[in-house]
Amino acid sequence: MQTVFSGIQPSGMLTLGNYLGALKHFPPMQESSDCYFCIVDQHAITVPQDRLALRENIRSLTALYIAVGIDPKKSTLFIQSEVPAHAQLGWMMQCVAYIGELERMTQFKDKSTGKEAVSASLLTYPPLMAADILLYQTNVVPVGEDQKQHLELTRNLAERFNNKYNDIFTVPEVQIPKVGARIMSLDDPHKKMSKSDANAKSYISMLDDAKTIEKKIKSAVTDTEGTIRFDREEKPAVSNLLSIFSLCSHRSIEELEQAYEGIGYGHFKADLAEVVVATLAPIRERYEELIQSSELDAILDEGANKASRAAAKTLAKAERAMGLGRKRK
Ligand code: ATP
Ligand code: LTN
Repeated sequence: MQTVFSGIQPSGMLTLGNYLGALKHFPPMQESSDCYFCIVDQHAITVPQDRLALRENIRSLTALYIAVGIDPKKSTLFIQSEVPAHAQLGWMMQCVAYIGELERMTQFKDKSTGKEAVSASLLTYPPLMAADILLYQTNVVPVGEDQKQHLELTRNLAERFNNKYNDIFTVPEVQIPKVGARIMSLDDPHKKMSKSDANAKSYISMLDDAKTIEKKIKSAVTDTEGTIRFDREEKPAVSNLLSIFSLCSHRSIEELEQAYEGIGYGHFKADLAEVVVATLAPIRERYEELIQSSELDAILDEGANKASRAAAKTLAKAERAMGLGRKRK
C-alpha cells in the first residue's frame, strides 16, 4: 500500500485556493493509501504568530480536515510539534542541505524580500518540510503548484542522504491537480490566493457565509473586454474565475465558455457565487458541529501516537546512518 503525506500551516483560516488545490484531493486518497495529514505548526512559526490565535488555528484546522472528509479511523491526523521526530530529522536534513539551494526557493524570496528582520527558519523551512515527508517513507505528496519547488528539493535531499549515508528514505513523488493547482487572488490575478493576504477581499475563506462570498465575487477584478473565455495570458482574472467555476460545478471550461457566450460578467459572477456557496456550505455546517465537540483532542492524541511510532523507526535508522548517539544493537 502506498503512503501519502501532506501538511497545511495553521496560519489562518483556509481559503478556497487551499481547498481546490490541496484539501479537496485528500479524502479520496484515504480509500487506497496509508495517509498522514499534518498540521504543520512549526512551519507556521517561521513568521510571527500570536500564541492564542495559533492555538485556535490549530484547532480549527483539525476540524476543517475532518469537515472535508478526513476520517481519523482511516488516516493519521496530527500536529507536527507533538511528534518531536520532525524537528530532529529536520535538523539532520539542514545538515544535508546547502544554503545556496535554500536561497533559491521562491517562497523564501517572496516572504523575505523587503523585510527588515528575516528569521533563520524562513530559510531552513524546506529541510523541515523534507523531514515531515521522509519520516513516513512517503510515496506521494498531494499539494498545490506553489509547493512543487519544495518537493523537488525534498527529492534531492533524500537522494543526497541515501547516496552519502545509507539507503534510508523513499524518494517521494509530487501530485499536483491538473486544474486548480494555483487559484489566484480575487483582486490581483498575478498573485496566488493566500490566507495571509492583508486584504480579506482577495480571498474566499472556507468559512465565509453566502453573503460574504457573493460580495467578494461581485467585487473580484475582471477586465474591460466583457467576454467570458479562458486565456491565462490575455484574461488572467476571468480565467481564474472560470477555473473556480469549473471546479465547483464539475462542468468543463469549454462548456462554461459556451453557456456564457454573450452573457455579461454580472450574471456570470452571480452564478459563480452560487456554485461556490453550494461547495462550501456543507463543509461549513459540518465544521460548526465539530468545532464545538470534545472529540478533537482524542483524535489528535491518537494521531500523535500513531505518527510517533511510524516516525521513530525512520529517525532511528537515519541517526544510525549518520553516526549520531551511541551504537545500538
Ligand atoms: P500562506 O498563503 O498563508 O502563505 P499557504 O496557503 O501557501 O500559506 P498552506 O496553508 O500550508 O500554505 O497550504 C496548504 C496547501 O494549499 C498546499 O498544498 C498549497 O500548495 C495549497 N495552496 C495554497 N494556496 C493555494 C492556491 N492559491 N491555489 C491552490 N493551492 C494552494
Ligand atoms: N510548505 C507547505 C506546508 C508543508 C507541507 C509539508 C506540505 C509543510 N510540510 C509536507 C506537504 C508536505 C506550504 O507552505 N504550503
